[in-house]
Amino acid sequence: MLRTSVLTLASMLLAAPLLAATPCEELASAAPPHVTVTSARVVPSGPFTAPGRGGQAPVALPAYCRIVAVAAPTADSHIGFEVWLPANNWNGKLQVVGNGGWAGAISYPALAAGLRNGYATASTDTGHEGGNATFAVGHPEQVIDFAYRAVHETTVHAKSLIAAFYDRGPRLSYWNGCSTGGRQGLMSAQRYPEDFDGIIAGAPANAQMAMHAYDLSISVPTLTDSMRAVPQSKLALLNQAVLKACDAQDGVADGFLTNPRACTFDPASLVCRGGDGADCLTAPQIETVKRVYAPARTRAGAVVFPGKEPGSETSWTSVTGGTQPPGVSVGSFIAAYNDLNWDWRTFDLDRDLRVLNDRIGFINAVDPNLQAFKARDGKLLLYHGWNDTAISPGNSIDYYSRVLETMGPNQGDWIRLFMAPGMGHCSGGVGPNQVDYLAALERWRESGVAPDELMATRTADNRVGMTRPLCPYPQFAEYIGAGNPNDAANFVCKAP
Ligand SMILES: [Ca+2]
Repeated sequence: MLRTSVLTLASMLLAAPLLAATPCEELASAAPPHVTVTSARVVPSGPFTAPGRGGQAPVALPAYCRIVAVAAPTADSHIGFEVWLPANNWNGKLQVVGNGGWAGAISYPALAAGLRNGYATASTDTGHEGGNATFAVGHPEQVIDFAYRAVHETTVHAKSLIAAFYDRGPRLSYWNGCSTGGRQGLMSAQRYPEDFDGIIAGAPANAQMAMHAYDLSISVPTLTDSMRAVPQSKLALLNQAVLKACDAQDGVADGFLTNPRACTFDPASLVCRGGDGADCLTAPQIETVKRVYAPARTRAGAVVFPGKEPGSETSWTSVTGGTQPPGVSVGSFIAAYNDLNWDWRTFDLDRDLRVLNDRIGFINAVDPNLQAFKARDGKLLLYHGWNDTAISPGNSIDYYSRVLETMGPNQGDWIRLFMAPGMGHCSGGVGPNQVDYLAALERWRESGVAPDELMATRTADNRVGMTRPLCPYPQFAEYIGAGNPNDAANFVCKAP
């Protein structure tokens, strides 16, 4: 009888999906004093719709322990974060997901995706609510929270809560983010190299000060002089001319450029010969186009930030005219000048970039020395779409290149950059844009298999219309010259 009971108990333990050391509802006791757990409860399996996304179809989620919390490392801090812990079948890993723009919201769709795949997942609002920089005015500590403290706090507390709930911490922790999320990932590698074992940093906004200065340097002239604005119809005209000149250079006329930097199209060839017309660009418009392609430079000629790439013209919305520059870019100026009413008409690249760097340059994540992250066997997967017009693709190339300059040329065993032809900002665009970056990162970190290529797909009408390998920079995918150009099998990664 006793024997049977022991066996029964043992088999119950083995069969039990989990033996929580601390029940979900009691996890508040596991939080440090400056963290307030506002809610910790088991959510049964069922449909989930992200707040504010009522129009989207709900996703089915397994049962999980949902922890809603606020961290206040300073008196002025209010770092909202959530940690979602699978009630069953936890894969033993933590995935922290990133934000976009000025953040100000929990990344619920990414949390849900992580949970569905078996991860304990965490996300922060970065310390304020609302997707713009107005929070920064009068709240310098909250700017620091946005810059780096919120993600670190969230990660540290997520690990503690995981350890309390499962009676063991995560065996591996990953960062997954794009745009501001890419910046956050690089910030972690630079400032808190112990936080993550692997980092996906897509289209990182890591040089935020320079990037927003570039944004205004191309936008403001078209707002103060409407003759310089390039209407959408002429951007389409320009794009068609670029594609006509350069699309087939990579062997396939597919609507995008595999290596945009090989394209030497001169926009001056579109100049209007007999007055403005629908099929040409005026001299001031050509000047604008050239300014967009070119890097922003100081008056002394120093490069500030790279320009946009040929092939991306139809998405140059910041130079089509209008009444104000992109709000997300103006945000850095509002934060630096501590002034909600900062007037973009006063923009001066040299002076303002200096002010931005002096006052809020700590938002940048541009340190190229990642020795501590590398020494922990950390893996860093960078990606960027060549048709990204929110963050110039050259920024990722520049950062990657500076890491190699700093740490030596042969770093391919822990850092790789993948440029995605035709892809827009983080996804979208006209090229193949869906990639399982996380699977590649995990294979790299957990099995030691570095990604020699990533499989990218493009779906239309719910079916795969194109597959294409993404190659580690500076390699690019070359068409072998025969076979279906929509099939990745007919491409090879080649050195330039
Ligand atoms: Ca092409």
